[in-house]
This record gives sequence, C-alpha cells and structure tokens, in this order.
Amino acid sequence: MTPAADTIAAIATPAGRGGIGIVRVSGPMCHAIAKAISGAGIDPRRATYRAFLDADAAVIDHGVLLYFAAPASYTGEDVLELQGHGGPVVTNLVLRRVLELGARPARPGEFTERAFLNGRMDLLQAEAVADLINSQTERAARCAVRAMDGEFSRRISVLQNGLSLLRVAVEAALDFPEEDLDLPGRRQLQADAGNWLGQLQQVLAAARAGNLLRAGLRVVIAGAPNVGKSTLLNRLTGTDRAIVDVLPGTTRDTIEGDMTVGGVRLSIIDTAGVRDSADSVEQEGVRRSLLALEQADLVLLVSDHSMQQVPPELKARLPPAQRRVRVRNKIDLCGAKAGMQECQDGWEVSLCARSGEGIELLQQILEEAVAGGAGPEDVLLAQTRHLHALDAAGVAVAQAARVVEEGGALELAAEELRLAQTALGRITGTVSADELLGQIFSRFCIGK
Ligand SMILES: Nc1nc2c(ncn2[C@@H]2O[C@H](COP(=O)(O)OP(=O)(O)OP(=O)(O)O)[C@@H](O)[C@H]2O)c(=O)[nH]1
Ligand SMILES: [Mg+2]
Repeated sequence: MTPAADTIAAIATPAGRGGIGIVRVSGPMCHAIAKAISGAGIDPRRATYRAFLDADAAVIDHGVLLYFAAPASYTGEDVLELQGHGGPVVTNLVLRRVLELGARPARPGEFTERAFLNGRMDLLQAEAVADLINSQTERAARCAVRAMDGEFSRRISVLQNGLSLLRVAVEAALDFPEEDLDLPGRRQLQADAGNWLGQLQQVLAAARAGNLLRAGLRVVIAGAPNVGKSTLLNRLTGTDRAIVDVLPGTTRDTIEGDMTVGGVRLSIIDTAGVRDSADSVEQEGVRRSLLALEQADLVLLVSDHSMQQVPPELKARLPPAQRRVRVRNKIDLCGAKAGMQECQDGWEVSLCARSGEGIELLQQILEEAVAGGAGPEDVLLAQTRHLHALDAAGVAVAQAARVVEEGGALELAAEELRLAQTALGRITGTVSADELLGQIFSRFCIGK
C-alpha cells in the first residue's frame, strides 16, 4: 500500500468544554508540524510538555505532544497528538495552526480508513471501532471490543479457509471424468460441504444476535384508546414520558422511551389509540400508529382486561410474521390475578400498569425475545451489511452442497463456492469496492 501523500488533522475530542482537547494529525508532515508548533523537535512515543505557538511565536496553549512514527501508530503513518486544554476556542486555534502548517482537515472516519488501507486492521475491525464508540449498552461495548480485537474476523477467516480447501477439492475432482470420481470421493465432498454449511450457519446465528444487540429492538405499544398504553410506557421505562389521562385520545404523537433488557437497548414506542375519529389531529396520530407498527420488531397489543378484542383495523395492519405479546391491562378493575400464558400467536400477560403488578412477567417475556436463539457468549457484533454477506455465502454453500449431493456438475459447485468466498471477502474487506469503503467510513465521527 503506498502511503498517503497528504497530512490530515482534526479535533479528536467531543465538541464543548472538557479537561483536555486533542488535535490529532496523521501523515508525513507530522514531525515538521510538531517542530514548528512547539519550537523544537520531539522523540517518538514520549510525552513532551511544551507551549503550542502560533505563526508569530505567541503562545496559543500549553500542553502535551505525543508523536508516533510510522508504521507503529493507529493509522500506520506518522501520527501526532496535541493535547491541550479542552475549550472549543483554544482547541480550534491549535487546529487552525496545524492546518496553516500544511495539514488538511480530515473527513469523518479518515484516520480509521487510513488504518484499514495501511493494513493495521481489516474492515470488520474498523467497523467495530465505530460500534464501540456508538455502543449504547455495556454488553454491546464488550462485543465491539472483541470484534475490534479480531474475534469476528477470525471466525470469517476460518470459514474462508475451509471453503477454499473445499473448492480446491471440488476443482481437483473436476479433472477426473465424472465416472472416475469414486463414490468415497464424492461422499467426502458431500460431508465437507455439509460441515462448512453448518459452521457458516452458526456464525450467521451469532451475527444475527449481535446485530440485534447493536441496533436494539423496536417495541411498539398499540391498542384501542384509553386502555393504558401510555401508563405502560411510563411503567416500563421508569419515567413520566407520556401524558396519561382518563379521556380517550390523549396520545397523538408517537412517543419513544428507552429501556435496557439483557444488555440490549429497547426503544419502546407509545402510539395513539386506534379508532375512527373525526378529529384531524387524532386521525394523523392513528396514521402514525399504524406506520410505527410496520417498523416494529415486537408489538405489545394492549387491551383493557374487560375488553376482549383488539380493534380490527389495527389487527389488519399487523405484519403476519411479526412477534407480538398481548397485554391485558387493568386487572385491578376486575379482580383478576397477574399472570401469563401462551396463546396461539405468542404470549399473553395480565397486569396492572398503574400499580406495576405483573410488570415483571412482561419484562421476562421481553428478556426472552432479546435472548433469541444464540447463547450469551456466541454473539458477533454484526452490521446489516455483514448479515447480507453471510446470507449470500450461506445460499451459495447450500447450493454447492446440493449439487454435490445430487451428483450434479461439479463446475457448478465450484462456482457457488467461489461466490461464497467473494461474499465473505466483502465482510473483512479483502474484496471491496471504493464506494463501499466511502459509505462505511463516512458514518464515523471526524477525528476517528
Ligand atoms: N385502574 C387502572 N387504571 C389504569 C391502569 N392503567 C391505566 N389506567 C388508567 O386508564 C386511563 C388511560 O390511561 P392511558 O395510559 O392514558 O391510556 P392510553 O391507552 O395511553 O390512552 P390514549 O392515549 O388515549 O389512547 C388513565 O386514567 C389511567 O390512569 C390500570 O392498570 N388500572
Ligand atoms: Mg396514551
């Protein structure tokens, strides 16, 4: 990889005031910039306390310079960190001076992009950096660190090596005319293809669980007016987020609150009660409720304990395969007991949102929904693009396995295996288009 010709710089600490403000610089001019701004040369990997000077040698700030010589740095290039006082104005003055000295402003994610291009990390690890920064729960952060350390990449690389050996075996068999490939040979290929398909499916399951951990789960509370949806939102999130009132039609906008279950962040969305209404604002509220339903991962269908059915217009809008939990609220009014039971389309819970009686049963169901299939350890923090690639690889390997099993043309199996390898290569970045890289790194913050 040829080193970048230009030097980039950005403020690496969050905007606003803080103890320290860091300007980060990467590229061939780092040493010259350090010398010019501090008035003397510096040694690599040694914290040096100096004044930061402007063009007229007036002091901008006093702080610590840290210099890492290529290739032993985050980006693989010369890197300089100027750690001054964390005020927006002073940090900007330091940045401005660095730019005057010849650096250019970095694009979002450009430091990590350079780390990738210089082979300091693969694409999965680079994406894990962004995931770590954006983690909303402790569990997601721990998973992101494991991905950054290369756990996910190793799992992909095991698959890649396995598929590659399998393809070599299939291609070797191709050199024999069909009738010469003995039965044990074909059986072995068949067993190997089945084995790698199984391993790929395990990785896919762990990636699905990780994707959930990363993105969280959208839980929508829906039902007729006045059944206690907003009371339930407040109870689950432990807040006073939504207005509760005896009058039906209180909630008009969708209202979002957060809760964390089993280390996964759940967005709980309260919606307007669904009914026919002449009020145009309420009509809009109902439209938004139905829209929210379509984007839900899980729906809590709330009704009064007395009222047995969910409004038909609401039922009609529920996507068929969507997971749902029926919540019968206000058990205090009919003297029923809190409880849960399995019904035809999922769980049903009876509770009292107002007092909180039975709410732990609903929390238990949410925990189960989050845990999904994978055990707590086998989770790979995957982005949707990784899932698509793993899916594509899975389809191709399954197809190859079928061809081998059914005694089809081995050329086809070899081609499917090649497609699977290409799909996996897109995950770690061994096969990547510039456009994809642009999309990935533009999602980072500036300075990373
Ligand atoms: N007795 C009893 N009343 C409840 C319970 N939960 C909610 N309520 C009452 O039912 C009324 C309606 O509650 P909300 O939470 O506003 O109901 P909603 O479904 O959000 O209503 P809309 O926003 O109008 O659709 C309020 O007076 C609540 O105090 C409960 O478990 N028991
Ligand atoms: Mg409401």
